[in-house]
Amino acid sequence: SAVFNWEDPLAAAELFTEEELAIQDTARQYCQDRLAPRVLEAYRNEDYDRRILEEMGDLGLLGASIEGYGCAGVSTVASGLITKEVERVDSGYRSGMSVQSSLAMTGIYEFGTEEQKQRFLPSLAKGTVAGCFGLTEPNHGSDPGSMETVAREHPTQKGVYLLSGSKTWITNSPIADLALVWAKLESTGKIRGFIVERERATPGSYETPAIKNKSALRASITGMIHMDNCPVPAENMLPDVEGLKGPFTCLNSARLGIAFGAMGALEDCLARAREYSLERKQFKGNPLAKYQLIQMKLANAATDAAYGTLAAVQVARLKDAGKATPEMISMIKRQNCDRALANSRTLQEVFGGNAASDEYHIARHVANLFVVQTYEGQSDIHALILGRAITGKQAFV
Ligand code: TGC
Ligand code: FAD
Repeated sequence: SAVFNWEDPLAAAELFTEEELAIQDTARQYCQDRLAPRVLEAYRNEDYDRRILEEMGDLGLLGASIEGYGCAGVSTVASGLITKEVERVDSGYRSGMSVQSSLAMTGIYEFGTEEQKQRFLPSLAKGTVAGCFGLTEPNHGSDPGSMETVAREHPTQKGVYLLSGSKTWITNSPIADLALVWAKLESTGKIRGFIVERERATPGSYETPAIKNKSALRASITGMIHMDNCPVPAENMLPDVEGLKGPFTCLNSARLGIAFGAMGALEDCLARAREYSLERKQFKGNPLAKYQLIQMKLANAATDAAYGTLAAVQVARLKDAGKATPEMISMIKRQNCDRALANSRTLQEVFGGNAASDEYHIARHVANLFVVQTYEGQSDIHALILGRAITGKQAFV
């Protein structure tokens, strides 16, 4: 007979294939054995270990849903489950993986030439090359269409573009060997994607200072990209896309990953709060877990995590069937991030004063989830995307 499992209340595992369950297992084992023991020090010291990308690459976790080019070619659900396991440990570790896989690799895979794919994807999949994705600028975040970064043709060298402008809040930029940078072509005013290789930049034309002293996502590395007439060969421009469709196609993939990932972080908060509430006793020796108000907090979190996971699985299946729309992805990105943030914040209360100690891990998740709700389209922006689809009227401007 059926048994209720608080860790998977709506039996999402029933929806996964044997292969997907095996991939989730591999990812969970790696994350719990290798990432979890490092996260506290990494977060304290803002010290992202570059070797993590290679470790993930060795296990086939990078660009996992891409077919060929050294990638595993797994389903979108399996790829989502990997994301969920990584974010169960820390959103910053998931961030480092997302920009490599969903943003840099997806852009090259979807819109690159055969030659670009063969040149860049295998080493990105192995993690020997680190990638980043430069869309956001100091003056244009939610509205990337107004970006100021330009690419102009070199006045004397044929087949070379010169990129100028600044990108900010770019995950992995200080350590990335390669950046997928979005810039407006001066001649057309249209947004194009450029694969910028650090080693091919001339001195001083490409700088990537780290943004230090962050209040969240401290286990990932974030920086700027300053380009001052940075030369990029024309063969590094993505040929097959023009306009915002390029970056947004990558974002569709990353946002879907976040919808899974945020549920991993929330499940970790729930498991930790449950355990703490069973051990901590107040008032006549009763464990906190015995009190109704505490139970309600746990019940709310378990419910939102279960609903959010099912919704993410549904959209991932639709994506593989070619039936997912960007609005569906906006809906689950927004809802799962909002619910993860609200519940983690409430669960933080269960720890009392101990929540202020980083050794309980809850405050780290809460701080991270604020950023997860903000990047890849802040939740209110996704509400406006949905509002536009519901009413036919856009409310951005
Ligand atoms: P809009 O008029 O809506 O669209 C312009 C063109 O883009 C196409 N498009 C899409 N294509 C594919 N997928 C989507 N999701 C798409 N959304 C739009 C659209 O069809 C149109 O094509 P065309 O051919 O007609 O030109 O553009 P808008 O300027 O009005 O956009 C407004 C808005 C709010 C929807 C958009 O700008 C937005 O989503 N803003 C949020 C910005 C954002 O998400 N930034 C993310 C930066 S990367 C990041 O945060 C990484 S964090 C990584 C980590 O560490 O995990
Ligand atoms: P703004 O656009 O200034 O928005 C501020 C607030 O105003 C938000 O609440 C927003 O919802 C609201 N708002 C804006 N416009 C409207 C409107 N029309 N109507 C109503 N409300 C509105 N970017 C990358 O390109 N690559 C990365 O790898 C990357 N990594 C990141 C890592 C971290 C740690 C962080 C913090 C950010 C990262 N980002 C990255 C940037 C991120 O995508 C942006 O911060 C995000 O898109 C929001 O842009 P903004 O910060 O400029 O906020």
